[in-house]
Amino acid sequence: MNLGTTRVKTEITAKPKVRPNKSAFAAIIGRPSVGKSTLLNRLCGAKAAIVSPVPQTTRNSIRGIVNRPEGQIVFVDTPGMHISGKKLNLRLLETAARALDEADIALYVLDASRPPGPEEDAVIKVLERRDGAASQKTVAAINKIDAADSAAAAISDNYLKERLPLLPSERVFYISALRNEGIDAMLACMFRLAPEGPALYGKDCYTDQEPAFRIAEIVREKAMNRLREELPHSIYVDVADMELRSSGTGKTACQTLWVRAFIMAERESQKGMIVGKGGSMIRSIRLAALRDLKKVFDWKIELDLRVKTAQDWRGNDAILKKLV
Ligand SMILES: Nc1nc2c(ncn2[C@@H]2O[C@H](COP(=O)(O)OP(=O)(O)OP(=O)(O)O)[C@@H](O)[C@H]2O)c(=O)[nH]1
Ligand SMILES: [Mg+2]
Repeated sequence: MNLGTTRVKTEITAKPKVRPNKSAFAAIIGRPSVGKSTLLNRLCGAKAAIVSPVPQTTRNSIRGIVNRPEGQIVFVDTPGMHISGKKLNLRLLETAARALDEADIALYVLDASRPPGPEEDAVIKVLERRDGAASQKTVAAINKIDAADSAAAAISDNYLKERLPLLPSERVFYISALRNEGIDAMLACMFRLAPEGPALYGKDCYTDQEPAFRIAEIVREKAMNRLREELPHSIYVDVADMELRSSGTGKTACQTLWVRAFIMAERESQKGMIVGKGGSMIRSIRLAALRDLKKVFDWKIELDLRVKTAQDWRGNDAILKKLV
């Protein structure tokens, strides 16, 4: 008997342990300000979506890509679901519902620090619209556990038991997106639910947003975090012009992205508050935006930031179509 041959044969026939590659779209849905965008950023390990304490910060579907040995999940952050007959709100609702329709998995985020209200019921209705999704491909995350005691968090848990009785308790997670608690277990569960398939994005990608959109969003975040009352909701940012300029040669060669952007107010009377006393407000917005932009882009950035009015833009279909 030729032992050598036997050994070689055994080695060849032993099956390598290859895990199937998972690939899925997961829509992050929930009412405004529950922490969806904070969670997206935590998951993809970079700031893909803007965050503010003001409800209805997110106005678009924002992709954040998560790569793990199991495969890739493309998370889609969505606008918070807010009930209102206003044109902008209706479009935001549509955006969220569409992302959910297109997703393999729904990641439903609740806020442990606030009891569920009528808006929560609206989210449940959209989830129920997905055929059987409430029981099959939904994961729930009760967020902000760092800011709520266990009794408060239990209110959200009981709400889920009552409204989504088919959702198994193994798919309900207590998390803090802010403090990075409970996220790994939730992500592992989502990979188990994900179908097999090829990765859609390269391993080094964490988002797929165009530069002009990212710049507009970063400026809007800085403005939303500084402006008060109705102003955060009254603005949008228009990147009107961008140019990549080269300077120097050899070792001193560098590229600068020159950007002209406008913070668009809804009324002429709002412009003064956005500019601030002696230009202090717009300067603060601009400097804060530049700090973030430097982290996002490899180029040097020059930002020419101004304020303009687009009268009552929230009711203007043409503008809304461009924005949302
Ligand atoms: N304490 C605490 N605060 C959080 C947590 N996650 C998010 N927040 C805060 O909640 C606020 C809203 O966060 P966002 O991530 O913008 O919420 P969102 O659900 O994306 O909001 P919309 O885009 O308006 O629907 C911000 O002030 C966050 O810092 C958390 O785990 N704990
Ligand atoms: Mg958001």
